[in-house]
Amino acid sequence: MTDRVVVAGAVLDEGRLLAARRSAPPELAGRWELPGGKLEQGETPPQALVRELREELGVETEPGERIPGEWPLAPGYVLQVWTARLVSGEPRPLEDHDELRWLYRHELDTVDWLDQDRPAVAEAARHLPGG
Ligand code: DCM
Repeated sequence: MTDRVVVAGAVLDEGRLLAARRSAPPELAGRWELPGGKLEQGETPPQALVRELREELGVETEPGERIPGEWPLAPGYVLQVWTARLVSGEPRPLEDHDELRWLYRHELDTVDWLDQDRPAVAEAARHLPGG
């Protein structure tokens, strides 16, 4: 059986990466992630990413390139990550998150990322200036 894809965005703006703190479920709450979610029927990962970032953060984004790699989540799910550029709006934690932070490259390890997001964040750092 093919794993179902969860897509997350490495949202980049002004040389920073957007980190989002989960508010649910209890076992993930308080940990930081690249925002995103599960694909719906018929969606491509970039389409799902645009929808999820609109729903969760209230912003319009344009997906960029796939971050190389694929990371296991709960059994049957894998995480894929795309870079995304902010097109309009200011991200707000509307759904699933209770805090957002824009991190420069040297600040990436100042938040407690979900374990499964850490390799993707390390790859995403290559898209940030500095270091
Ligand atoms: N998930 C994750 N890392 C992300 C985004 C999501 O590990 N960057 C996981 C958390 C959930 C599942 O994927 O178990 C679905 O996410 P959501 O609840 O946001 O739809």
